[in-house]
Amino acid sequence: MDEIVLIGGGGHALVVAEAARGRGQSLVGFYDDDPAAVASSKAGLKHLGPIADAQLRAQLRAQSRDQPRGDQPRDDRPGRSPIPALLIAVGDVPLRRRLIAQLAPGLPALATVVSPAAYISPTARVGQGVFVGPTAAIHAFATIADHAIINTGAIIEHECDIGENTHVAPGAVLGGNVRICADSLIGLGSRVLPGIRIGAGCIIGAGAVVVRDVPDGATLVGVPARNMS
Ligand code: JB3
Repeated sequence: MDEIVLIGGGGHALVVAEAARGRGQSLVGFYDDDPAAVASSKAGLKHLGPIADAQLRAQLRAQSRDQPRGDQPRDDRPGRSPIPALLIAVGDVPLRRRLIAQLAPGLPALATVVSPAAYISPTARVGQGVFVGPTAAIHAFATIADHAIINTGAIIEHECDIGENTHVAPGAVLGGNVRICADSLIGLGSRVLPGIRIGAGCIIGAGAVVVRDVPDGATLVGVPARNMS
C-alpha cells in the first residue's frame, strides 16, 4: 500500500488523516507553510516543509517514473512505492485548484483516502486524489472525478457525476443523476434535486435547495435556491 503525504495541515487534514489511519494507510507527514499547523500539534504528523518543497518532491516522483533504473532512493519492501503518493488536504476549492496547478508535475502520483465508515457502491467509480469522509454514501454508477471531496455524511445518489476538484460538503444530498462540473462547492447540508446540472466554479450555500440547473460561476443560496451572482 502507498505511503501518503498530505498537502496542507489544517482541520481538513485532521479528518483525512484519521480516515487514512482507519484504513491502515501509512502517513509520512504533511507540507504546509505553517509548521505549527494542527496536523502536527493534534494528529502528531511530521511537518515536512513548506508547500513549495512538496512541488520539488512531486517533480522527483515524476522523474522517478521516467527513470526506471532507480536513480531515486527506493523502499523495496513488498507493496511499497518508492516515493509517497500525494493528497491535497485543504478544503478551500480555489486554494486546492492553485495547489493542483503548482504540483502539476507530480500529480499522477496521487493518493485517494476513503474512510472505512463510508459506503461506495461496487459500480461507482472514484478517481485519484479524492477524499471520501465517514458515513458518506456513493451509490450505483456514480462517478467521482480526481481531487473531489465527498465530505462527512454526504449522499451522492445513483448515476451522479461529480467534477474534478468539486467539494460536496458535510451532509449535502444529491438526488439521482445530478451532474456537477469542476471546482464547485456544494455547501453544508444543501440539497440538489434529481437530474439537476450545476456548472463549473459554482457555490451552493449551506442549506440551499437547488431546484433548477445552475450556470457556470453562479452563487446560489436559500430555499428554493436563488442566484446571487
Ligand atoms: O467544514 C468542515 C468539515 N471542514 C472544513 C474544511 C472542508 O475546510 C474546515 O472546517 C475548514 O474550513 C477547511 O479546512 P482546512 O482547509 O484544513 O482549513 P484550515 O484549518 O484553515 O487549514 C488550511 C491550511 O492551509 C493551513 O494550515 C494554512 O497554513 C494553509 N493555507 C491556507 N491558505 C495555505 C493558504 N497554504 C498556502 N500555500 N497558500 C494559501 O493561500
